[in-house]
Amino acid sequence: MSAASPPASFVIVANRLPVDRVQGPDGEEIWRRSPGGLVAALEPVMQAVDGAWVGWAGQAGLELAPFREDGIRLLPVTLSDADVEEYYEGFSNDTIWPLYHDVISSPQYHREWWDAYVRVNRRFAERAADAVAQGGTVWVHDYQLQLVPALLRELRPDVTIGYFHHIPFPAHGLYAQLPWRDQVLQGLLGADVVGFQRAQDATNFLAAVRRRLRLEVKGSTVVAPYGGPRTVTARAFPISIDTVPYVELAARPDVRARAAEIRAGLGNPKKILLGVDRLDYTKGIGHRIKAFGELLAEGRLSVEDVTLVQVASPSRERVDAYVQLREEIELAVARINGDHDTMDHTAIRYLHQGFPREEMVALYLAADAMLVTALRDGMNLVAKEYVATRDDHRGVLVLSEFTGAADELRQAVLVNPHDIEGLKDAIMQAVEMPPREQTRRMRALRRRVLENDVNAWSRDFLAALDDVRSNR
Ligand code: GDG
Repeated sequence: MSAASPPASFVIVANRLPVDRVQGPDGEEIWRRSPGGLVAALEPVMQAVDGAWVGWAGQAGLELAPFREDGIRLLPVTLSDADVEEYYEGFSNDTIWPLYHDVISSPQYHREWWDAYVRVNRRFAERAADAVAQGGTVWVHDYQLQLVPALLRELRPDVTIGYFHHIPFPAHGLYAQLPWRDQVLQGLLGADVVGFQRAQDATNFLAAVRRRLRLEVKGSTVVAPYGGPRTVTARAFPISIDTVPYVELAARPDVRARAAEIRAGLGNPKKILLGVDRLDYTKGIGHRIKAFGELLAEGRLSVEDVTLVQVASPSRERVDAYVQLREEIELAVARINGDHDTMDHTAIRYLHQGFPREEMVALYLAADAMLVTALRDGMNLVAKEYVATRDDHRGVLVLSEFTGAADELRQAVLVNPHDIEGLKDAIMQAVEMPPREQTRRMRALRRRVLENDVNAWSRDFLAALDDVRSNR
């Protein structure tokens, strides 16, 4: 922290800073706040206590002094080209990501990647240690930074540390593959509170701690010897969305008009099905497309009546598994469209693009059914966004059992996406669902999402950290 900045009583540590570097109106480079719910939830907290946020600005080699944006102090961590390749694309996205998503794609284990992960985690921990006030609170986010809690505790034993894990934590049988499995558990146990999306993730973590480190687990707590003995709590804090902008956009006349325009542009099909995902192998996009293609081939659906819109936003394009996934999906889409399109109607409108939030909400409003068929997903916010926009209480959410969201959104049409026949039946159920049943289900889903928004989530997590501090 620069000499001019006072220490911060509250510090967030995340791989990315909550800002993106974009072109301003006159072609100059400016910072724009990232649209994510995490920033929205934490902004009031950050502003109230003059908090600081440690993270990477998203460009390799960029060295930046601390700066301030929208009342939040930003403390940039520099990553070199090699750091991005080995710590971020390598260990984070090609080792941990596939391993923690049940090895849907094969995790790559490379010792140089691990070394980079340790090196970069230490850099983040040092930056946080430098910024936080005596007795302050640090909240670390996600799988890129699992070693930060313990590294930070070594440097700053006075600080209360929380960690939230946004992705699944796998069963021990899979976790045990990781050559550095004990070190990662020890890293996480540096926190006072380790938060997960689902109860099952916390259970998996605690089972790994018990089996690998031979520590005694009692309920949701474990006594850790590192920097202790200290009690570490591990439990579920299911994340949610900032519902306000979704509800507001869904009510805007221009957004509603745009939804009608989208429908007309697709040739006014009776039903629009929608998928919105980062183009990632965890999202089950291929399974969804396969099921839809078979329904067309069998004549259970026709392109005159039903169109599938698939937004697949570009993601991790330098990681091999993602390059291969893109080829597979695009081949499947082209085949189905080639077989079934007419001059006026398309089977799948595939968009490998990112869109502004207004357009996403217009799509949610246009969609008669939202297909979330992830093979494994920490939570899946798209499911919650769709529900938040449906103030007409219409529309059907088809939701994979393997998402964190399925633990909460029980009135969705729940599916096992590996079961293609079951998935086809679920799509048919959504297409044919009577309006009254749609309303009954959607009302219950909306109540759940609107009452448990991202503010409730951050409040819960911070309250758990406060408990730790007051019991010190
Ligand atoms: C990770 C975990 C967990 C997507 N395309 C566009 C766009 N998006 C937005 C969606 C949504 C977000 O990106 C994706 O969030 P998800 O939760 O669906 O999935 P991940 O990116 O994998 O997120 C996940 C989450 O962290 C939070 O803890 O739920 O399980 O994997 O908000 O709307 N937004 C815009 N244009 C796009 O083209 N504007």
